[in-house]
Amino acid sequence: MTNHLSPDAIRTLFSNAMSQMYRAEVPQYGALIELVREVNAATLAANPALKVRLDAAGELQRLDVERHGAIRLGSARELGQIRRMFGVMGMYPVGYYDLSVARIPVHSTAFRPIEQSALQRNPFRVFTSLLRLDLIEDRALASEAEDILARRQIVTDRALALIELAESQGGLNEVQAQEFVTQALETFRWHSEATVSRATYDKLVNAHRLIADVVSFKGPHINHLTPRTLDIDRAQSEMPKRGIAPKAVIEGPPRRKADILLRQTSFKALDEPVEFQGESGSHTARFGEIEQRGVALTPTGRALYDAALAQLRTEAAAPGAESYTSLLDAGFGCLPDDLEALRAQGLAFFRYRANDEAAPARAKSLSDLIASGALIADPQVYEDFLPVSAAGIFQSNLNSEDQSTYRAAANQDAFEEALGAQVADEMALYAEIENDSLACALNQLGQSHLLA
Ligand code: OOG
Ligand code: NI
Repeated sequence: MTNHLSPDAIRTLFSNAMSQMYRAEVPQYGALIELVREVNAATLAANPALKVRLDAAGELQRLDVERHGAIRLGSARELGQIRRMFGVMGMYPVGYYDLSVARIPVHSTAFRPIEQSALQRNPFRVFTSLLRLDLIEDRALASEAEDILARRQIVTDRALALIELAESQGGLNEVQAQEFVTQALETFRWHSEATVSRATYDKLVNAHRLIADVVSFKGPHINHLTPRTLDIDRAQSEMPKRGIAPKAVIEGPPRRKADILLRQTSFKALDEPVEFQGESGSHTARFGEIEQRGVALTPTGRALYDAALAQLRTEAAAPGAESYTSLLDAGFGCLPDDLEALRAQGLAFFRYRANDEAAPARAKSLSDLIASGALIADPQVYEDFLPVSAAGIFQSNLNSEDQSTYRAAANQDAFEEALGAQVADEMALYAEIENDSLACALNQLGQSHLLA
């Protein structure tokens, strides 16, 4: 018998502490949370069926709490330490995102819960990027940046000791967990004092604003947190009325009846005062974001999405093009706007459960079984990120159209070596949940002949 707090409970303590810290640091983020709460309440009031569905899924009480945050790290050592820190909270690296294709010199993963039950308890995740100094043309500047980064230690000694304790004894008790969260929070705090001179900062900004953001400070300040909204279009249009300046367009798929993947928008990063070793200046880094999640797509569905998005972006860039939003609304006809059609065509991932009543003796197909009401297919929420959308969020918050000419160069092996672990394949995780739930439900209904 141990008296360890579950990793899920530690994650909840941590995400609450992050939320409080960020609201205190970035007051406009508090205003965004308020707005999301009001939009969600209005959406539920206008849509009683949605309210019943969310309540049944146990999602109502945690509706407007944060779903994700993001940080940017400077070195392999930092990434390895952060992996171990998040491991204590039950968050594991899932997916590899190459942002160099969008001319942003980072590659990334998402640390997130993996088990269905853990996601349900608290889905908080952190989009974590690693700076790629190897992509920077100015090699002298890259090695100066490397030296600066080598001198900082982003995890406190006490946090490291508690991580080691958690690893060796297989968890933390309540008192240790509280101290761990307090110590972990220190890593993500904002520091208005830069570790570099104004001249060095300017040089780094000239190479890329993102490099300056990672290299010039004591640690990887949390750069945004993101609550979930039930109506992102409404939240987007409400922002300016509250003095919040949103980015120009909502990233991801258009508004649909059957939501797919992930839609996101953010408010522009704030200009904040910074002391550069005696000289004052400012830096823009921190912002707020909201997200609306839909069903996860299978590799086939995702290929259709990616192709439609690429086409849309080409059309939108052409001279005299229609507005991005009207192209967006028209551009995704390849993905049926209906959950059952997405399921039947193998385009989206579901989780199956048996409904004991009314099972036919020997059903001919899954579709029959679903139509009879004996088998229920719930859409699996997309728990990951979209690289093109992430690039849009990065770009709008770097406050520049930094179009440096990095060569597109995915390097998952180098990323995993820095991480000290392999990233999980998100498609395999969704497929496993789908297959396991289907086998279980069909057995329960005595219909295992339908298993492939
Ligand atoms: C991360 C941007 C990506 C998202 O939600 O796609 C992201 C960053 O700006 O560091 O958070
Ligand atoms: Ni984000």
